[in-house]
Amino acid sequence: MTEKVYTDYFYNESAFNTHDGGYIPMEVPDIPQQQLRIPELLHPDKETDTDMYYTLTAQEGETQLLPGAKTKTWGFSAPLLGKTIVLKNGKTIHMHLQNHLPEMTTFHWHGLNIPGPIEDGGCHAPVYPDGHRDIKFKIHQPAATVWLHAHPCPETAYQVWRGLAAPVIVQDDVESKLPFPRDYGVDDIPLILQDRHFHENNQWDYRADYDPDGVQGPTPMINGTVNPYFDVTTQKLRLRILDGANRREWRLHFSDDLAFTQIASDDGILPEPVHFTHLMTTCAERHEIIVDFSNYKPGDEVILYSDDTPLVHFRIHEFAPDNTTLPDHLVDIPDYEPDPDMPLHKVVMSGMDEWVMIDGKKFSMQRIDYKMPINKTQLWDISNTNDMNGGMIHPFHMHGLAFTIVSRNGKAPYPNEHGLKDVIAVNPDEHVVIKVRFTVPGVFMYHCHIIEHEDGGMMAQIQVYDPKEPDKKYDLMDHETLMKAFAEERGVDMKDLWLGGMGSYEKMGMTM
Ligand SMILES: [Cu+2]
Repeated sequence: MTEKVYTDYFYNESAFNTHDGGYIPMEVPDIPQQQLRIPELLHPDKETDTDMYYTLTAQEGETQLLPGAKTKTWGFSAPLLGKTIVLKNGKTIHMHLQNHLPEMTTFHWHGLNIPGPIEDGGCHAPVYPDGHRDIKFKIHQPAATVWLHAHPCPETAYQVWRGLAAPVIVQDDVESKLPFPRDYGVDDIPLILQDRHFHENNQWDYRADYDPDGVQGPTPMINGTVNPYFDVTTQKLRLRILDGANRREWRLHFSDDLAFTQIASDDGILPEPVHFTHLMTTCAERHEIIVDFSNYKPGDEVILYSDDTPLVHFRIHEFAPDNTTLPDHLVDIPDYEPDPDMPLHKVVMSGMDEWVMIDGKKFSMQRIDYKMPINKTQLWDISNTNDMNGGMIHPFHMHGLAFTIVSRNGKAPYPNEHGLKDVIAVNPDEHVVIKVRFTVPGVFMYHCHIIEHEDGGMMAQIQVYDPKEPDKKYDLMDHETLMKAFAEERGVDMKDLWLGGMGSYEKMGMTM
C-alpha cells in the first residue's frame, strides 16, 4: 500500500509571516555546532498510586548560548526554559510553585483541562517574588505534549521570551500500548522552537526588539541551543515539536525532503497517522512526529530546516533495525453533537500591530465576555478579519479544554487537524468552526497566541459554570494592582513603567 504523503504547508502563503514588513529572516551564527540540550526530567518529590507531588521554581539563571559571555535567562527549575514535567492521567497532581524571580509571575498549564482561574494559572493567579502558591488538580485527559509558561498579562510575552516555558508530557494507558518511540532523551525528545536577537555581550534586549506584532530574532534557538546537533542512535525518532516562539511561524522540512509521520497534535494522539514532507507550525502548537532514518547510514547527516535555515543537524550513528509499523487507526476522538440550546457562538479576531482586538474589544481583566455551562457542546465560529493582502494568520488559543476542528471556510480542516487541539491558526479572511465543550468550571482566557497580540489586548475571558452555581463569583486580578506590583518590583514610578502590551492600549485610547 502506498501511503499518501502531503507535500504542502496548507496555509495561505500570502499570509506567511515572511510577507510582513517587520519580518526578520533567520540565520545561524557561524559558531561550532552544539549538542542539542534535552531538558532534564523534573523528579517528583513523591509519587503514590494516586498522587504526584512536584516543586517547581521560577528562577533566574545564566546560559552559555554563544561563545563568550553567558546570556542572562529565566527558567522553571532550570536556568533556561525548564525541566520536563511528566503527569499521569488519572492522578491528582500537587504543585508547590515558587517564585525566585525579581518580579511577579504566574504558572499557566497550557493544554491541561483543569479548573480556572487559579489552577489554570492565567493572570489571576500571581505568585509574587519570594512567594509561593500550592495548587492541586486531577488529570483527566489523554496522553499529549502540553506545556507550562508564564502568563502575567500584559507581561506574558516578555516573561516567556526571558525563558519561562517548559515541556509537559501527559502519559496514559492508551499511548503506552502504541508502537511509538518513548525512551525520553534517546528516541523521544522535545523540540522547542524559538528565535532570539543577541545584542552586545550576548545579552537579550526585549525592549530594543519590541514589535507589537510579535518579537522575533534572527537566531534560531532550539531547546535553548544555538546551532544544535543531535546524535541519532535509533532508526526512529519521536520529536515533540512545540512552537515556543512569541511570534514566529516555522515551515519545517528535512533535507532530501525526507517524509515523516505526524502522530499527535496539541492535546493528544491523532485518529490516524498523517505523512508529510512539509509542516507549518504556528505559535503554541504542538506536533509529535516520527522520523524514520532507515535510508541513512552512520556518518550521514539529516537536517531539519525552517524555510532555508537549518535548525537541527541529526547525526546518524549505528542503530538496530526497527520494523515496527503504525496501525492505520491510532485512537478514537470523542465526539459530541452540539446541544440544540447552544446556538453558534461567533468570535472575531481583528487588527494587526497595536490595533488587535477580539469582538471589537481589548482584554479587560475583570470583564467576563461570555458564559457557558460545563458539559454542554457548542460550535464556535472563529474568524480573522485581516484581509489576504498583507493580513496575518492569528493562532487562536483557549484555556481549560481541548476542542476539535469542524471546518475551515466550510471545507474540511487540514489533514493533521482531526485530533484534539487548543490552538487553531486562522488565515486572513477565514472562518474556522470548532467544537467547544468544557468539563471543568472557572474563568478562562481565550486569545491570539502571538504573545504580543495577547498582551496588546487580543484576548477575552469566559466564565464556565456548573449549572448548580451559575453566578459563582471569582476573585479576579485588577490592572491597577498588577501595574503597581510591576512598578514596585522594578523600582520605577508607575508613569515610567514600560510594559510592551500597554502601548497597544494607549495607542487606541483604551485602558485594560
Ligand atoms: Cu494575532
